[in-house]
Amino acid sequence: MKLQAGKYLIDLDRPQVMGILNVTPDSFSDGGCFLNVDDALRQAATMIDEGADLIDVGGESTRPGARETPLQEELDRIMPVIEGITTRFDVPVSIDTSKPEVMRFAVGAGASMINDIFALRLEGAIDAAVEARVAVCLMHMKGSPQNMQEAPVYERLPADIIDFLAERVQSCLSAGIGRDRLVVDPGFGFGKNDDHNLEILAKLNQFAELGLPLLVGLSRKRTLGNLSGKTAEHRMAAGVAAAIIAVEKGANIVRTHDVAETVDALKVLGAVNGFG
Ligand code: 9MG
Repeated sequence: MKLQAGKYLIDLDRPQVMGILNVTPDSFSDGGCFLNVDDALRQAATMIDEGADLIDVGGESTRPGARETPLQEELDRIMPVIEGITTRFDVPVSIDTSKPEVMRFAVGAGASMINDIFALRLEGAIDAAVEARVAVCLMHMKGSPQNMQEAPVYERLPADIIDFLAERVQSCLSAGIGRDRLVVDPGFGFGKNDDHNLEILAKLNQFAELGLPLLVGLSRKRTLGNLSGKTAEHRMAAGVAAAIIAVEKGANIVRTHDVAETVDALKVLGAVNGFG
């Protein structure tokens, strides 16, 4: 399977590692670490050296309870970083945003993918994605970051999430976004408790019925903390284990803070399973 992301045609026969670069003061794991542009570009360079296939740049925290970031503040955070990465490195950049204006500016600065936790449901977002002609990751979330962890309930897992994603895919196709540009994501931790997250991970192979590349993000998330008893910065081993389980069950792109360790683990899996 291949993904058209701007000028990049990404071969998904080998699982891809997406390095997380949060340019925010308040993200749950790395908030405040890369607010300075030079620090952010150094972190991008490190992740690329470690083997990241994509870099996901975010200027608004999406952790549970996070406050919304005003448009100009988000732009001020992400634009110099995206421009810096796309001019210095040959790597696809993804913009983690739900705001259509941010999508437009980021793509203008060279971003090749839109990663939207609202799956293009905010007003104007689908139009921005159609015009941008880049790849789009449609993620499932119940509610919004402000209220998503208030006792989420599902009738059937993972069918409720697959149905939601199928509807969002259909909306994108109808609007004119090519199937070769779409990626789906169950949205671990976004309106899901630990039992939900584990059930989705156990049944991840069912997402194959959507016939699209699958992105997963479990890195350092709360469920891994509850399982391991570790704080966010010590959840690396748990995150790598979860990433490997996800890839074994069909995930094509793994979003992670811990690029080097995830790349090593995937090399071992690849040697056994026969991908490069
Ligand atoms: C921005 N962000 C935080 N967690 C994420 C996840 O699991 N998937 C995607 N696509 N984006 C995420």
